[in-house]
Amino acid sequence: MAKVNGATLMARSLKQQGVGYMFGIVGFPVQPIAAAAQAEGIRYIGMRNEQSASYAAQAVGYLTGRPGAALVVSGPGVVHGLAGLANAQQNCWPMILIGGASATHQNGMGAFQEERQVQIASPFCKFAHAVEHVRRIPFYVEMATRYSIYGRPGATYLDMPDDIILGEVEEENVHHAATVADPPRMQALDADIEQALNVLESAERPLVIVGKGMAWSRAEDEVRAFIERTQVPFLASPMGKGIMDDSHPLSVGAARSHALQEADVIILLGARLNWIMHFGLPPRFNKNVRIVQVDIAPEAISQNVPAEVGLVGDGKAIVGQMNKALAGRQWFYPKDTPWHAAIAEKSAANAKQIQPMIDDNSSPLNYYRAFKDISAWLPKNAVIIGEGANTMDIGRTQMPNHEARVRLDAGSYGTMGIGMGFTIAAAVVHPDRPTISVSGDSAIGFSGMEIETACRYNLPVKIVVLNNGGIGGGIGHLPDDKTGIPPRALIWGARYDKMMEAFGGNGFHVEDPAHLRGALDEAMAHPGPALVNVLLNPEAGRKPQKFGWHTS
Ligand SMILES: Cc1ncc(C[n+]2csc(CCOP(=O)(O)OP(=O)(O)O)c2C)c(N)n1
Ligand SMILES: [Mg+2]
Repeated sequence: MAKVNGATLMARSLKQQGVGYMFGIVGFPVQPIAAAAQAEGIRYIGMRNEQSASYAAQAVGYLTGRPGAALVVSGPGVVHGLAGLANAQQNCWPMILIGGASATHQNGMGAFQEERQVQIASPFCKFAHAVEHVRRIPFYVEMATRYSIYGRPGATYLDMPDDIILGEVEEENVHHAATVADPPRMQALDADIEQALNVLESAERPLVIVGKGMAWSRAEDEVRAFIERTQVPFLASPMGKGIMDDSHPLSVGAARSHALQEADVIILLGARLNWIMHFGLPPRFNKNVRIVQVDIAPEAISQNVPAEVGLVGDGKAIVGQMNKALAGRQWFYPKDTPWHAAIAEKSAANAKQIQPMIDDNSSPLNYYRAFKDISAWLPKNAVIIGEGANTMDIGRTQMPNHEARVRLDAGSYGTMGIGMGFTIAAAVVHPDRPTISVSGDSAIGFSGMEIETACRYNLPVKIVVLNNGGIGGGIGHLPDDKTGIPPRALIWGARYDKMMEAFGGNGFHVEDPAHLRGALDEAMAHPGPALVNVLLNPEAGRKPQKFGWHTS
């Protein structure tokens, strides 16, 4: 009779559940799982830190619709991987963290890297469990997969003790599990759909907010049909960007603050009224705003602002329902309204305000001048990763997205460190698309050693570092007295391009704006990984903000 061990059964179960990618770092006791994953046809990417592995796994989950796996060693490996679990929970992205654990018969004895792993993972997971018998591995992998993608997507954790990984069972004794189908698409009641459209029709200044929940449910066709049919202006959340082309004439991206402040009815599609949306509260929102909210999670409805209509279910299904119901109505939002005019006027004023910075050719560059060349250089189908403070926030406004699921950034949790994990994940999922990361000089430091990973797998990632010598606005040259280095300061002009060269990729260093485009083009022409280090003026900032730094 044939026997199978825990490692192979784990790999087979993941493969059966459509888990196609695993990111990890091997060591005790998980090495056999990585080897089995490769043998079973799962793409295994060896990373340099478990944080990046767990960030990469969730990006795969978001991009492909099936969870990515992160494989980590016991104790400190699991602790590092928790960063990804927390981020995945906040972003509502699916992943499975698989933590090795010391052998069960050593529990409590002070085993090598022994830790209470299920307990520490649980607060950051939808489902966390230890596997207690080899034959039940398919059961737990099915459950971890299902929890990660059904309902609000998120993170799951499986604890794999050494004796379970190495343990064997007769194949005929394995408890096989069904393959998890794609998530069921729940719909709303027809009466609620009609009520939502009644609220919309009564609006004077309507606005649609498109969040990344729509990208997760692959609702881009339905959302486009809805917006074009109703002619209502829309605003994308940071990672909802691209579901509607940023260059669409109904986009209010360039007049965000005004649109949020003045809208009297908001159709909130797969976005939360959390800090990114200023909680939906004054002074950033109209105090009498009426909300129609579409969300997959019932408990998200009415968070911070009571929703007049709550539509709970799948984004694609519900927006499709609304489109169907619109067929029976004549209404659309007229072109000639003061609302459209005010948004256009505000957009033009904002564009005028930043134009001098875009045109400023002085050395070293300011952010807007750098993004002028970066945006012109970006291929239309690029996956763009943004990370940093100013670098990310200004980049979001200056780098357009044209498709769903092509922008990844620090997200709902505001996490620095996602950069290289997300970049590597995008490159392996989309070998047909250019993957471009634009990172602050602080941000790149959190995951910079993964540049070696990108070089090792020869992934064609292009990294641009906007180097202003610090966190959210540098301070220029460091003082001679090194004891008094300001907390925000980093080495201005540090040669991150040389890190790339050290591992065999192509590095470029740019100080003069006249050389930026040429360096970007050369980086793109080179088939493998490349990094363009762009010296920015440490004094460079954002356009004057009406509201504060973090929340604008
Ligand atoms: C894990 C984590 N640690 C620290 C922070 C605080 N933080 C916010 S933005 C940022 C870095 C911003 O600097 P940089 O990446 O150089 O971009 P810049 O604004 O200078 O363009 C840091 C450290 C964070 N958001 N996440
Ligand atoms: Mg910086």
